[in-house]
Amino acid sequence: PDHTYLNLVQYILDNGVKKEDRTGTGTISVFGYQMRFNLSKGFPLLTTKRVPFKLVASELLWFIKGDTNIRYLLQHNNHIWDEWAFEKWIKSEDYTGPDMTNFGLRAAEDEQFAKIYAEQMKIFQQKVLEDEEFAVKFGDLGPVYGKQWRSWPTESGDTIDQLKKVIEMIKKSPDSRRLIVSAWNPAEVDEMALPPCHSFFQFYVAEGKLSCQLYQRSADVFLGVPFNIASYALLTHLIAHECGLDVGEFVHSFGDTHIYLNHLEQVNEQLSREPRNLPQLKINSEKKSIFDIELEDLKIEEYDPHPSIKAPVAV
Ligand code: THF
Repeated sequence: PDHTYLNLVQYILDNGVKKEDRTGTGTISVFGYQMRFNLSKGFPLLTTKRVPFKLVASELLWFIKGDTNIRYLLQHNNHIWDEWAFEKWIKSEDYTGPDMTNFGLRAAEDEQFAKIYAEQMKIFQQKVLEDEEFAVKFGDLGPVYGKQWRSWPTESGDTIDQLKKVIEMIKKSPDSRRLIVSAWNPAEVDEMALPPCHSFFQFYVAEGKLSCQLYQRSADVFLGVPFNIASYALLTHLIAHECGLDVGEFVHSFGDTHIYLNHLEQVNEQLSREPRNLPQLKINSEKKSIFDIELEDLKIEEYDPHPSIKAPVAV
């Protein structure tokens, strides 16, 4: 899969146009692209840089639980959503600390500020972990993935468990062309800390194999996409495991596909590296239901990647 991914990176470098974005960082971007990964050939965790599988897995289990509060992530030492909750906190009336406007951009440019920001972030994380009431109020990202997957609200006041339904449908009517989960809820997009980037996915069963296609409206190719590939590959494996199917393909379709201008050095480093063999995913065979799976039930074996490459995340 590294070749498939590196082809995307090269394609953007060759064809992308400069485009400003919401975060003020600047990107080179293309519109529309598709990658395919054959999941039976190994687990698509990139080897040209280390991708932290534990973080991918705890984030996915957090979605599957229907949780939208970063408290669970913090309890698992997962900090990939901190900035978005922090942003809600510093914009609230209750925040009385130093001015944190545009903290992402400023922390990258100003060392003095970066220290103050790090302190405030630490205090915030501590409070979410230790103070239940604070966590409820400020650890929550709004009606993001977990909420839409597990309890999409309907007009009558009921909720729809899209994930549970789609698994039942895969078991009962695998030929269905409606095996769909949507995280994009137009009625609630404005309440979300960040509208879903991976917005909509569909399953497909043929010849005893489960495939999944994702539509991702916006893709941070260096930081986000390696996580997104691994996350949906893992989801496909978990559902196939529950339904007694083999894994087929993961098809990754994109809208605005971009490389942030402050990731260019990093992608060039990655392009210079030689891909290695893919690792294998092991799921505890004693557990069947995706809703019972815990972090300890998932293992990645024979993963021997090149070292990680650090990069700032645009908020
Ligand atoms: N916003 C942006 N700008 N990029 C994204 O990828 C992104 N996401 C989620 C929400 N908003 C986004 C958050 N997902 C990392 C990985 C995934 C993220 C956010 C950040 C990240 O920094 N990864 C580091 C390791 C981090 C660590 O070790 O703590 C890496 O090197 O991979 C895409 O869905």
